[in-house]
Amino acid sequence: MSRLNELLQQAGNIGRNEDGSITRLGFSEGYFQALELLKARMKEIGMQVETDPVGNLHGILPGSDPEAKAIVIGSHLDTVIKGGVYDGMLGVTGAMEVAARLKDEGRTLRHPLEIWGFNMEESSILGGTFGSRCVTGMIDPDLPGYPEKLAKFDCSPEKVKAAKRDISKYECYLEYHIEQGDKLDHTGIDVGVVSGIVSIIDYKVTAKGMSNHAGTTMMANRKDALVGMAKLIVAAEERAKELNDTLVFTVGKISVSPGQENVIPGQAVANFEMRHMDKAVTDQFYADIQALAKEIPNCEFEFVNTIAKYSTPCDPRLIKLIDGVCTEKGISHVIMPSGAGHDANPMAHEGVPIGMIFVPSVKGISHQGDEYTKPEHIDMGADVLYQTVLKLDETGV
Ligand code: HGY
Ligand code: MN
Ligand code: MN
Repeated sequence: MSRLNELLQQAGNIGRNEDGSITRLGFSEGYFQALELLKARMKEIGMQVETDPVGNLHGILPGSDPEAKAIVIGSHLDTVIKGGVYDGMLGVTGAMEVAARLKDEGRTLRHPLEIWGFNMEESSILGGTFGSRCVTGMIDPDLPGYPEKLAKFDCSPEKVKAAKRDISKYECYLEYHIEQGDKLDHTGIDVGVVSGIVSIIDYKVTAKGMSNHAGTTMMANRKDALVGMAKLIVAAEERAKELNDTLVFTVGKISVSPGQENVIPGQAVANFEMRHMDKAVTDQFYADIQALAKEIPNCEFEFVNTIAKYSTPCDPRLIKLIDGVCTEKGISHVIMPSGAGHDANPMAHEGVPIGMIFVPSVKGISHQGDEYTKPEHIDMGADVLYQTVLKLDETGV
Protein backbone atom coordinates (compact mmCIF):
# COMPACT_ATOMS: atom_id res chain seq x y z
CA MET A 1 0.00 0.00 0.00
CA SER A 2 1.32 3.46 -0.83
CA ARG A 3 2.16 5.97 1.89
CA LEU A 4 -0.90 8.03 0.95
CA ASN A 5 -3.29 5.07 1.04
CA GLU A 6 -1.88 4.04 4.41
CA LEU A 7 -2.36 7.48 5.93
CA LEU A 8 -5.86 7.69 4.51
CA GLN A 9 -6.86 4.38 6.07
CA GLN A 10 -5.21 5.32 9.37
CA ALA A 11 -7.19 8.58 9.49
CA GLY A 12 -10.30 6.60 8.49
CA ASN A 13 -10.05 4.58 11.67
CA ILE A 14 -10.79 7.69 13.69
CA GLY A 15 -14.50 7.85 14.36
CA ARG A 16 -15.09 4.35 12.98
CA ASN A 17 -18.51 2.88 13.81
CA GLU A 18 -19.22 -0.79 14.42
CA ASP A 19 -20.77 -1.14 10.96
CA GLY A 20 -17.55 0.12 9.34
CA SER A 21 -18.84 3.61 8.57
CA ILE A 22 -17.25 6.72 10.06
CA THR A 23 -18.84 9.46 12.14
CA ARG A 24 -16.33 12.24 12.62
CA LEU A 25 -18.43 15.35 12.90
CA GLY A 26 -16.95 18.82 13.00
CA PHE A 27 -15.72 19.88 16.46
CA SER A 28 -16.05 16.31 17.79
CA GLU A 29 -13.36 14.49 19.73
CA GLY A 30 -12.66 12.35 16.65
CA TYR A 31 -12.33 15.46 14.52
CA PHE A 32 -9.58 16.87 16.73
CA GLN A 33 -7.93 13.44 17.00
CA ALA A 34 -7.70 13.30 13.19
CA LEU A 35 -6.41 16.86 13.15
CA GLU A 36 -3.64 15.96 15.60
CA LEU A 37 -2.67 12.91 13.54
CA LEU A 38 -2.23 15.04 10.43
CA LYS A 39 -0.52 17.80 12.35
CA ALA A 40 2.12 15.38 13.64
CA ARG A 41 2.64 14.02 10.13
CA MET A 42 2.95 17.54 8.71
CA LYS A 43 5.64 18.32 11.27
CA GLU A 44 7.55 15.21 10.19
CA ILE A 45 7.47 16.51 6.61
CA GLY A 46 8.96 19.77 7.89
CA MET A 47 5.83 21.92 7.70
CA GLN A 48 4.91 24.72 10.08
CA VAL A 49 1.51 23.91 11.54
CA GLU A 50 -1.24 25.66 13.42
CA THR A 51 -4.87 25.19 14.38
CA ASP A 52 -6.90 28.37 13.89
CA PRO A 53 -9.56 29.65 16.35
CA VAL A 54 -12.39 27.70 14.64
CA GLY A 55 -10.50 24.40 14.48
CA ASN A 56 -9.13 24.50 10.93
CA LEU A 57 -5.72 22.96 10.37
CA HIS A 58 -3.13 25.01 8.48
CA GLY A 59 0.23 23.61 7.37
CA ILE A 60 2.84 25.75 5.63
CA LEU A 61 5.81 24.70 3.56
CA PRO A 62 7.81 27.88 2.96
CA GLY A 63 8.85 28.76 -0.60
CA SER A 64 12.07 30.31 -1.87
CA ASP A 65 10.54 33.55 -3.21
CA PRO A 66 9.34 35.90 -0.44
CA GLU A 67 7.23 37.80 -2.99
CA ALA A 68 5.33 34.74 -4.25
CA LYS A 69 1.76 34.13 -3.05
CA ALA A 70 0.97 30.78 -1.46
CA ILE A 71 -0.58 27.93 -3.41
CA VAL A 72 -3.25 26.47 -1.14
CA ILE A 73 -4.49 22.88 -1.29
CA GLY A 74 -7.35 21.99 0.98
CA SER A 75 -10.40 19.98 1.88
CA HIS A 76 -12.18 18.96 5.09
CA LEU A 77 -11.46 16.61 8.00
CA ASP A 78 -15.05 16.02 9.12
CA THR A 79 -17.50 13.44 7.80
CA VAL A 80 -21.29 13.18 7.68
CA ILE A 81 -23.03 10.86 10.16
CA LYS A 82 -22.05 7.32 9.10
CA GLY A 83 -19.89 8.56 6.25
CA GLY A 84 -16.86 7.07 4.54
CA VAL A 85 -13.06 7.24 4.54
CA TYR A 86 -12.52 9.40 1.46
CA ASP A 87 -14.87 12.39 1.39
CA GLY A 88 -12.72 15.30 2.52
CA MET A 89 -9.86 13.37 4.08
CA LEU A 90 -8.52 12.41 0.64
CA GLY A 91 -7.98 16.07 -0.22
CA VAL A 92 -5.95 16.81 2.89
CA THR A 93 -3.88 13.61 2.91
CA GLY A 94 -3.41 13.94 -0.88
CA ALA A 95 -2.05 17.45 -0.34
CA MET A 96 0.28 16.08 2.34
CA GLU A 97 1.53 13.51 -0.17
CA VAL A 98 2.47 16.43 -2.44
CA ALA A 99 4.47 18.02 0.39
CA ALA A 100 6.09 14.70 1.31
CA ARG A 101 7.06 14.07 -2.30
CA LEU A 102 8.63 17.51 -2.60
CA LYS A 103 10.69 16.65 0.45
CA ASP A 104 11.66 13.21 -0.96
CA GLU A 105 12.79 14.82 -4.19
CA GLY A 106 14.64 17.60 -2.39
CA ARG A 107 12.64 20.30 -4.19
CA THR A 108 11.82 23.70 -2.76
CA LEU A 109 8.98 25.48 -4.50
CA ARG A 110 9.22 29.15 -5.33
CA HIS A 111 5.72 29.66 -3.88
CA PRO A 112 4.87 28.72 -0.32
CA LEU A 113 2.60 25.68 -0.23
CA GLU A 114 -0.22 25.74 2.30
CA ILE A 115 -2.41 22.82 3.24
CA TRP A 116 -5.75 23.67 4.84
CA GLY A 117 -7.84 21.02 6.59
CA PHE A 118 -11.25 22.50 7.24
CA ASN A 119 -13.65 21.98 10.10
CA MET A 120 -17.35 21.18 9.61
CA GLU A 121 -17.69 21.27 5.84
CA GLU A 122 -20.62 18.89 6.07
CA SER A 123 -24.08 20.20 6.80
CA SER A 124 -24.76 21.28 10.37
CA ILE A 125 -26.64 23.96 12.27
CA LEU A 126 -23.72 26.25 11.39
CA GLY A 127 -24.62 25.96 7.70
CA GLY A 128 -21.94 23.70 6.15
CA THR A 129 -18.56 24.74 4.68
CA PHE A 130 -18.17 26.36 8.08
CA GLY A 131 -14.36 26.37 8.34
CA SER A 132 -13.81 27.68 4.83
CA ARG A 133 -16.51 30.33 5.20
CA CYS A 134 -14.79 31.51 8.39
CA VAL A 135 -11.43 31.76 6.64
CA THR A 136 -12.97 33.72 3.77
CA GLY A 137 -15.00 35.96 6.10
CA MET A 138 -18.35 34.90 4.62
CA ILE A 139 -20.09 34.31 7.93
CA ASP A 140 -21.71 37.09 9.91
CA PRO A 141 -21.45 35.47 13.36
CA ASP A 142 -23.48 38.21 15.03
CA LEU A 143 -26.69 37.34 13.15
CA PRO A 144 -29.55 36.69 15.61
CA GLY A 145 -29.32 33.14 16.98
CA TYR A 146 -25.89 32.38 15.52
CA PRO A 147 -23.83 33.03 18.69
CA GLU A 148 -26.00 30.48 20.54
CA LYS A 149 -25.40 27.93 17.79
CA LEU A 150 -21.65 28.57 17.91
CA ALA A 151 -21.68 28.15 21.69
CA LYS A 152 -22.88 24.56 21.25
CA PHE A 153 -19.43 23.85 19.77
CA ASP A 154 -17.51 25.92 22.29
CA CYS A 155 -17.06 28.50 19.53
CA SER A 156 -17.96 32.20 19.47
CA PRO A 157 -18.38 35.19 17.12
CA GLU A 158 -14.93 36.40 18.26
CA LYS A 159 -13.33 33.13 17.18
CA VAL A 160 -15.12 33.23 13.81
CA LYS A 161 -13.86 36.77 13.20
CA ALA A 162 -10.33 35.87 14.30
CA ALA A 163 -10.19 32.98 11.80
CA LYS A 164 -10.67 35.29 8.80
CA ARG A 165 -7.65 35.58 6.51
CA ASP A 166 -6.67 38.08 3.88
CA ILE A 167 -7.66 35.86 1.00
CA SER A 168 -6.03 38.11 -1.62
CA LYS A 169 -2.69 36.81 -0.36
CA TYR A 170 -3.21 33.43 -2.03
CA GLU A 171 -2.32 32.46 -5.57
CA CYS A 172 -5.02 29.82 -5.94
CA TYR A 173 -6.88 27.03 -4.17
CA LEU A 174 -6.78 23.41 -5.32
CA GLU A 175 -8.96 20.63 -3.98
CA TYR A 176 -8.53 16.94 -4.61
CA HIS A 177 -11.70 14.95 -3.94
CA ILE A 178 -13.57 11.79 -4.79
CA GLU A 179 -16.29 12.34 -7.37
CA GLN A 180 -19.08 11.02 -5.08
CA GLY A 181 -21.23 10.31 -8.15
CA ASP A 182 -21.03 7.49 -10.69
CA LYS A 183 -20.03 9.25 -13.90
CA LEU A 184 -16.32 8.35 -13.81
CA ASP A 185 -16.86 4.82 -12.54
CA HIS A 186 -19.61 4.24 -15.06
CA THR A 187 -17.56 5.39 -18.05
CA GLY A 188 -14.22 3.97 -16.87
CA ILE A 189 -12.56 7.40 -17.03
CA ASP A 190 -9.83 7.86 -14.42
CA VAL A 191 -9.88 11.56 -13.59
CA GLY A 192 -12.48 14.33 -13.54
CA VAL A 193 -11.31 17.89 -14.09
CA VAL A 194 -14.00 19.92 -12.38
CA SER A 195 -15.64 22.69 -14.39
CA GLY A 196 -17.69 24.15 -11.55
CA ILE A 197 -19.54 23.47 -8.31
CA VAL A 198 -23.29 23.20 -8.12
CA SER A 199 -25.56 25.56 -6.12
CA ILE A 200 -26.90 24.24 -2.83
CA ILE A 201 -30.13 25.90 -1.73
CA ASP A 202 -31.99 24.82 1.38
CA TYR A 203 -35.35 25.84 2.82
CA LYS A 204 -36.69 24.99 6.23
CA VAL A 205 -40.30 24.18 5.45
CA THR A 206 -42.89 24.19 8.22
CA ALA A 207 -46.31 22.62 7.70
CA LYS A 208 -48.89 23.83 10.19
CA GLY A 209 -52.06 21.83 10.77
CA MET A 210 -53.88 21.08 14.01
CA SER A 211 -52.95 18.71 16.74
CA ASN A 212 -55.80 16.55 18.02
CA HIS A 213 -56.76 13.17 19.47
CA ALA A 214 -55.73 10.24 17.22
CA GLY A 215 -58.70 8.12 18.26
CA THR A 216 -61.60 10.53 18.26
CA THR A 217 -60.84 12.78 15.30
CA MET A 218 -62.38 11.28 12.17
CA MET A 219 -60.32 11.24 8.98
CA ALA A 220 -62.59 13.82 7.34
CA ASN A 221 -61.95 16.31 10.14
CA ARG A 222 -58.18 16.20 10.43
CA LYS A 223 -55.54 18.81 9.78
CA ASP A 224 -52.57 16.48 9.89
CA ALA A 225 -49.39 18.46 9.27
CA LEU A 226 -47.32 15.37 8.48
CA VAL A 227 -49.77 14.23 5.82
CA GLY A 228 -49.65 17.71 4.29
CA MET A 229 -45.87 17.65 4.35
CA ALA A 230 -45.77 14.18 2.79
CA LYS A 231 -48.02 15.36 -0.05
CA LEU A 232 -45.82 18.35 -0.67
CA ILE A 233 -42.64 16.22 -0.72
CA VAL A 234 -44.12 13.80 -3.26
CA ALA A 235 -45.43 16.64 -5.44
CA ALA A 236 -42.06 18.44 -5.28
CA GLU A 237 -40.20 15.27 -6.19
CA GLU A 238 -42.38 14.80 -9.27
CA ARG A 239 -41.93 18.46 -10.24
CA ALA A 240 -38.13 18.21 -9.86
CA LYS A 241 -38.04 15.30 -12.32
CA GLU A 242 -40.18 17.17 -14.84
CA LEU A 243 -38.38 20.49 -14.58
CA ASN A 244 -34.79 19.57 -15.37
CA ASP A 245 -32.83 16.34 -15.60
CA THR A 246 -29.88 17.61 -13.56
CA LEU A 247 -31.95 19.24 -10.82
CA VAL A 248 -31.79 17.24 -7.58
CA PHE A 249 -34.12 17.54 -4.61
CA THR A 250 -33.70 15.94 -1.18
CA VAL A 251 -35.53 15.95 2.12
CA GLY A 252 -32.88 14.53 4.45
CA LYS A 253 -34.33 15.77 7.68
CA ILE A 254 -37.87 15.88 9.02
CA SER A 255 -39.44 16.23 12.44
CA VAL A 256 -42.98 16.03 13.70
CA SER A 257 -44.51 17.83 16.61
CA PRO A 258 -45.61 17.01 19.25
CA GLY A 259 -44.29 13.56 18.21
CA GLN A 260 -46.38 11.04 20.06
CA GLU A 261 -48.15 7.95 18.69
CA ASN A 262 -51.61 8.95 19.77
CA VAL A 263 -51.52 12.61 18.79
CA ILE A 264 -52.18 13.91 15.26
CA PRO A 265 -49.13 15.97 14.24
CA GLY A 266 -49.90 19.67 14.47
CA GLN A 267 -46.63 20.65 12.89
CA ALA A 268 -44.02 19.08 10.62
CA VAL A 269 -40.69 20.64 9.79
CA ALA A 270 -38.51 19.42 6.92
CA ASN A 271 -35.48 20.61 5.02
CA PHE A 272 -35.94 20.96 1.28
CA GLU A 273 -32.51 20.89 -0.35
CA MET A 274 -32.20 21.57 -4.07
CA ARG A 275 -29.11 21.66 -6.29
CA HIS A 276 -28.41 22.78 -9.84
CA MET A 277 -25.71 24.69 -11.70
CA ASP A 278 -28.16 27.34 -12.86
CA LYS A 279 -29.78 29.71 -10.35
CA ALA A 280 -32.77 30.21 -12.67
CA VAL A 281 -33.60 26.51 -12.32
CA THR A 282 -33.52 26.44 -8.50
CA ASP A 283 -35.47 29.74 -8.40
CA GLN A 284 -38.12 28.26 -10.70
CA PHE A 285 -38.27 25.07 -8.66
CA TYR A 286 -38.75 27.00 -5.43
CA ALA A 287 -41.56 29.07 -6.99
CA ASP A 288 -43.20 25.83 -8.17
CA ILE A 289 -42.97 24.29 -4.69
CA GLN A 290 -44.63 27.35 -3.19
CA ALA A 291 -47.46 27.08 -5.73
CA LEU A 292 -47.86 23.35 -5.03
CA ALA A 293 -48.04 24.07 -1.30
CA LYS A 294 -51.02 26.38 -1.83
CA GLU A 295 -53.00 23.49 -3.34
CA ILE A 296 -52.55 21.17 -0.37
CA PRO A 297 -55.65 21.18 1.85
CA ASN A 298 -55.77 21.54 5.64
CA CYS A 299 -52.23 22.86 5.97
CA GLU A 300 -50.43 26.17 5.92
CA PHE A 301 -46.81 26.17 4.78
CA GLU A 302 -44.05 28.53 5.76
CA PHE A 303 -40.67 28.69 3.97
CA VAL A 304 -37.43 30.04 5.43
CA ASN A 305 -34.25 30.01 3.38
CA THR A 306 -31.41 28.51 5.43
CA ILE A 307 -28.67 27.87 2.86
CA ALA A 308 -27.96 29.75 -0.36
CA LYS A 309 -24.60 28.68 -1.76
CA TYR A 310 -24.66 29.61 -5.40
CA SER A 311 -22.78 27.68 -8.03
CA THR A 312 -19.33 28.73 -8.98
CA PRO A 313 -17.13 27.92 -11.97
CA CYS A 314 -13.59 26.66 -11.57
CA ASP A 315 -10.91 28.94 -12.98
CA PRO A 316 -10.54 28.29 -16.75
CA ARG A 317 -6.73 28.56 -16.51
CA LEU A 318 -6.62 25.92 -13.78
CA ILE A 319 -9.00 23.67 -15.71
CA LYS A 320 -6.65 23.93 -18.72
CA LEU A 321 -3.60 23.28 -16.59
CA ILE A 322 -5.03 20.15 -14.92
CA ASP A 323 -6.38 18.98 -18.27
CA GLY A 324 -2.87 19.42 -19.73
CA VAL A 325 -1.26 17.45 -16.89
CA CYS A 326 -3.66 14.53 -17.51
CA THR A 327 -3.02 14.64 -21.28
CA GLU A 328 0.76 14.64 -20.78
CA LYS A 329 0.54 11.69 -18.43
CA GLY A 330 -1.80 9.77 -20.75
CA ILE A 331 -4.52 9.68 -18.08
CA SER A 332 -8.08 9.37 -19.36
CA HIS A 333 -10.01 12.36 -18.11
CA VAL A 334 -13.13 14.42 -18.61
CA ILE A 335 -14.17 17.95 -17.72
CA MET A 336 -17.25 17.68 -15.52
CA PRO A 337 -19.30 19.64 -12.97
CA SER A 338 -19.47 18.75 -9.29
CA GLY A 339 -22.85 17.85 -7.85
CA ALA A 340 -21.39 17.96 -4.35
CA GLY A 341 -20.49 21.11 -2.47
CA HIS A 342 -16.88 21.79 -1.51
CA ASP A 343 -14.72 24.18 0.49
CA ALA A 344 -13.51 25.44 -2.90
CA ASN A 345 -16.88 27.18 -3.27
CA PRO A 346 -16.33 29.89 -0.61
CA MET A 347 -12.78 30.39 -1.90
CA ALA A 348 -14.08 31.06 -5.41
CA HIS A 349 -16.82 33.36 -4.14
CA GLU A 350 -14.18 35.49 -2.45
CA GLY A 351 -12.15 35.72 -5.65
CA VAL A 352 -9.51 32.99 -5.28
CA PRO A 353 -8.98 31.00 -8.51
CA ILE A 354 -10.02 27.41 -7.81
CA GLY A 355 -9.22 24.10 -9.48
CA MET A 356 -10.50 20.64 -8.53
CA ILE A 357 -9.45 17.09 -9.35
CA PHE A 358 -11.85 14.14 -9.02
CA VAL A 359 -11.13 10.42 -8.90
CA PRO A 360 -13.81 7.74 -9.32
CA SER A 361 -16.11 6.64 -6.53
CA VAL A 362 -16.91 2.96 -7.04
CA LYS A 363 -20.63 2.67 -7.93
CA GLY A 364 -20.98 6.39 -7.16
CA ILE A 365 -21.50 5.66 -3.45
CA SER A 366 -20.74 8.45 -0.98
CA HIS A 367 -22.01 9.94 2.29
CA GLN A 368 -22.22 6.41 3.66
CA GLY A 369 -19.87 3.70 4.90
CA ASP A 370 -19.46 1.83 1.59
CA GLU A 371 -17.81 4.83 -0.04
CA TYR A 372 -14.77 3.42 -1.87
CA THR A 373 -12.11 4.58 -4.29
CA LYS A 374 -9.48 2.17 -5.61
CA PRO A 375 -5.97 2.66 -4.18
CA GLU A 376 -4.54 3.10 -7.69
CA HIS A 377 -6.94 5.97 -8.34
CA ILE A 378 -5.99 7.55 -5.01
CA ASP A 379 -2.34 7.57 -6.09
CA MET A 380 -3.13 8.66 -9.64
CA GLY A 381 -5.11 11.69 -8.50
CA ALA A 382 -2.36 12.65 -6.04
CA ASP A 383 0.16 12.49 -8.87
CA VAL A 384 -2.02 14.78 -11.02
CA LEU A 385 -2.19 17.15 -8.03
CA TYR A 386 1.60 17.00 -7.62
CA GLN A 387 2.27 17.73 -11.30
CA THR A 388 -0.29 20.54 -11.23
CA VAL A 389 1.49 22.15 -8.28
CA LEU A 390 4.89 21.89 -10.05
CA LYS A 391 3.47 23.56 -13.16
CA LEU A 392 1.74 26.25 -11.12
CA ASP A 393 4.97 26.95 -9.31
CA GLU A 394 6.63 27.69 -12.65
CA THR A 395 3.90 29.71 -14.29
CA GLY A 396 1.48 30.91 -11.60
CA VAL A 397 -2.21 30.73 -12.42
O1 HGY B 1 -23.16 18.01 0.78
C1 HGY B 1 -22.21 18.10 0.01
O2 HGY B 1 -22.33 18.24 -1.18
C2 HGY B 1 -20.82 17.95 0.52
O3 HGY B 1 -20.44 16.63 0.45
N1 HGY B 1 -20.60 18.52 1.76
MN1 MN C 1 -19.51 15.32 1.99
MN1 MN D 1 -16.34 16.62 0.72
